[in-house]
Amino acid sequence: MNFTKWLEEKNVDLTSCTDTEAYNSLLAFTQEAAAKQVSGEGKKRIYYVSAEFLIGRLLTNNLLNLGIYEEVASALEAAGKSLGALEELEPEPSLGNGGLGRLAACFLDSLASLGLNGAGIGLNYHCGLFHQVFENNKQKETPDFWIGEKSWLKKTEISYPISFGDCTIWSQMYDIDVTGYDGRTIPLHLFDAKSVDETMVSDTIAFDKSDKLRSLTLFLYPDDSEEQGRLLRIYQEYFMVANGARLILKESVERGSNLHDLYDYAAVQINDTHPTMIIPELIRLLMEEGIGWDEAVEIVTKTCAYTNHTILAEALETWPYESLEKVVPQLMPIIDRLAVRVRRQFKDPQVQILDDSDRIHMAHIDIHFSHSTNGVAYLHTEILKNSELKAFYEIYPERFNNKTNGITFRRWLYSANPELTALLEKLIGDDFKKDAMELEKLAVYENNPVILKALLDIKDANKKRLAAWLKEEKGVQIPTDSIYDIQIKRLHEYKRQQMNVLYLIHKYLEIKKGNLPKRPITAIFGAKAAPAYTIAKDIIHLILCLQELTQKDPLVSKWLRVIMVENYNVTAAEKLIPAADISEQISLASKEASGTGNMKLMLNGALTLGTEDGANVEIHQLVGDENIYIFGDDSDTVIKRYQDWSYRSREYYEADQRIRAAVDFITSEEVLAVGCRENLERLQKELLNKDWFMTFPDFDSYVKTRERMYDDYEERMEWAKKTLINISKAGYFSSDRTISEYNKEIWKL
Ligand code: 26V
Repeated sequence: MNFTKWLEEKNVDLTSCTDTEAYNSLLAFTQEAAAKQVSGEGKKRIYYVSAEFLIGRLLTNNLLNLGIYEEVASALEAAGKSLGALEELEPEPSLGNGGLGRLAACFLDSLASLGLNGAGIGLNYHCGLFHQVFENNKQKETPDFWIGEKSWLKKTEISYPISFGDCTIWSQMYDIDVTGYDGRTIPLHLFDAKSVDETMVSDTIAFDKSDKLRSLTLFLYPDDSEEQGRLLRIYQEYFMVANGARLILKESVERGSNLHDLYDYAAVQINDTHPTMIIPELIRLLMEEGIGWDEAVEIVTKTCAYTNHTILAEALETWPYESLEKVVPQLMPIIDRLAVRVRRQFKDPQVQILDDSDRIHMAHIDIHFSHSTNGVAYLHTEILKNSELKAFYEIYPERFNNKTNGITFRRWLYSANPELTALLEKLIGDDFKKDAMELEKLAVYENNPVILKALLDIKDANKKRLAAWLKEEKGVQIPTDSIYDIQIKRLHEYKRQQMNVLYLIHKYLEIKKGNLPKRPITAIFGAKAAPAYTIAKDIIHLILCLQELTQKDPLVSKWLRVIMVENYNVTAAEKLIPAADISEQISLASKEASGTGNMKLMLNGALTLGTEDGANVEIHQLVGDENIYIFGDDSDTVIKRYQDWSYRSREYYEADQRIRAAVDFITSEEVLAVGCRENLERLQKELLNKDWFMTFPDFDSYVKTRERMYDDYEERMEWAKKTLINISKAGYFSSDRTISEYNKEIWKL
């Protein structure tokens, strides 16, 4: 049924509707259409369990996937409405933080599109991560109430009583239909607490964390700098997996499993360590069904697989034994037995589940009691095998494997960049929509001036569109004739936004001295900092101070703009990525597991300025030295420098005049006039006395490479050729490829 007919049947006259009423009708129509599609079928189902699903707005994506975009757009137009305006009414579901959550969303899209029998399992956070606002050049967090009266959530019949040490919380399962290409849909199951109470939250992200019944599913990553917050996270994690485990067992039995053969009916992918408790919970539930200990452990090991997304020690979860005991006493006999089993088999303290300080290492449970551990890019997996998880690799070499991340082209190309998509269709047909490797066919145009010019024109149009959106939505103005140099990702010291800022200060000082660039530069940031991550917030403060300085200075503002986009999210990414000229991927080598923004930007014709880290390594290999700008120390050098504790940031500060000038500037009169001494001094001290993520050693090569890039930008046809080659080589990074590999090598549906 088409939209016009549907409206007739429902007696809706669009011409007399407000935009909100029209949006609500369109939402209902699209939801019906999505539900009518075919779901994945077959004996075995893959359950992707994740604390985050950063799915982004769904309307455009669903209309495109359902093949009804054009029809809906013209029906609306005939009634004097604009689809574009309705699209802007959709609140973005705030169910994730960064790459990990967005990856989960891309994977659902690919599972659906490939017609695989899959489902996502997660939590329904009412206030999401947080909404970021800037006040006095600082980040302020406010709750992000994204669930309006009408939303994509569908209430289901499923509800379970979940027991904790001190209470029982009833769940309510909601589903969001995730549409894929070609008539396919899969469910994202989001569990909520029936007793959740949004009125506990006012205009800040503070709330009474001890009242679990009412607060359990309010926020993603409640502040864990205090005990109550840490406990609440454990409540959330168990709530997610206890519900998930019940659903998985119920559905598997319905598909014919006798539970002894669960692994023939269900594959469970554990996305990072947050869902780890699904392992002891499944064992516990199988034992309740009369299955013996050894067999239960074996069944669960064969059913579950684990993905590692980081080697940062502080991000690898460990929980105090007594905290788990308090929250989930029913799991402790299982965890104890698993720990004993490991201790009996292996003497090495590095592989134990329980350490000497009575902390439980969640990743260790995953590795011992699942059949697969994977990293998310070639280099990351090598580091896991050869250093971070070496002791485990020696025990289970056959369990370790790599699955280089991917992104869904349906959102990040067709939907975000329709002009580029149209050009590609014209040049190479639309087979690339089924097989992304077909993009390689574009390479025959690498010396065709007409096509190269067309690519440049598309970039210009996207830059204008971004500038208009920034003005309209965020109230900032950027010049469209400048180079758009973009760093968009969570704020973390290892990602080194601070190194980017040091360069910008250096550039600011050069411009003040009269050394003008060939063309104006617009440096754009988008990033949220974890609310309790002090230094990350100090870095945001410095960026915002610089934004104000560059804007106010009549000389500098002509040549350099620094812009930080408020509340960076998927919606903003969709505007920023097609408009980027330069993609900043400047993490300290060895620290960024993969990155997926790097892939999105490459696909949209931005050139990478990056270290040999994460998936940058694979981008480099694919496009060759000529078409990427690599700088800085490699991971071996970095790992060695950490091992021998030889790094002293002050030595670099003293030896390099540019570093000295940039670091000193942080607490200069100019910056202090717009900023706050406490934050700026703290950041400066951190760099001078620690610089844990080694920005100074890479600074010289970063500056030189960035300058070389700006010079090369002036050779417009050569630049366009490089962008064409990047686009043509991006096919490898389709999440359809990644998901096919997961299926072939891990899930075997
Ligand atoms: C999380 C946190 C949360 C609290 C503050 C410190 C901290 C540090 C790191 C993390 C990362 C958690 C895991 C994660 O999001 N990893 C990302 O996963 C992406 C998808 O695989 C990958 O592309 C990114 O490189 C990786 O950082």
